[in-house]
Amino acid sequence: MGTSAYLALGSNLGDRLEHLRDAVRRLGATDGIDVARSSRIYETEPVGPPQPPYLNAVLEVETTLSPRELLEACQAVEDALGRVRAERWGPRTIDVDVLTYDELTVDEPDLVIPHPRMHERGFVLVPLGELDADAALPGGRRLSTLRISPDVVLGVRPFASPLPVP
Ligand code: X6L
Ligand code: MG
Ligand code: MG
Repeated sequence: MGTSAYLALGSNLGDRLEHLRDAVRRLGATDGIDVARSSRIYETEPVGPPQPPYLNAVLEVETTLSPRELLEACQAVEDALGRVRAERWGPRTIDVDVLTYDELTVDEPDLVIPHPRMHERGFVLVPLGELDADAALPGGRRLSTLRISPDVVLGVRPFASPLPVP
């Protein structure tokens, strides 16, 4: 068996739902990645600069890729879906982030796993908790032991059923 990794998907430009579906199709079509499960889809208030609301979901993938190869595959999907990097933290057709990679820790300038801010973001924690209530978090912590303050999950609302996989 390969590695189980969690990926976060987000879209807040154009046909958001179609962008999430397209990302799942493209990830699943990538050699070395099988999409195993999707969380439900949530509509979420933007965090950071003012911008349109997001659709967010989390995927579990089984992969034989290294962490860096998985990151590159996520970036290839972002490029294929026409992501344009205009402003930092600005709106995007698709964002694909590597949250965790088994129990592994990676700490490199351009690749930090577990994702260093995942435990602060309701738009990640809520869908991730559906798939794995005990998911790994930064600093060796686990989701099941996190005390989530109400304001973190404000603005995270169920929107649609899980994305079809594969
Ligand atoms: C102060 C300054 C406080 C910056 C927060 C938070 C910046 C989150 C960037 C921040 C700050 C981010 C999504 C999003 C973004 C998403 C929702 C980011 C990157 N991505 N909001 N904002 N969903 N709901 O996927 O996460 S920009
Ligand atoms: Mg990203
Ligand atoms: Mg992100």
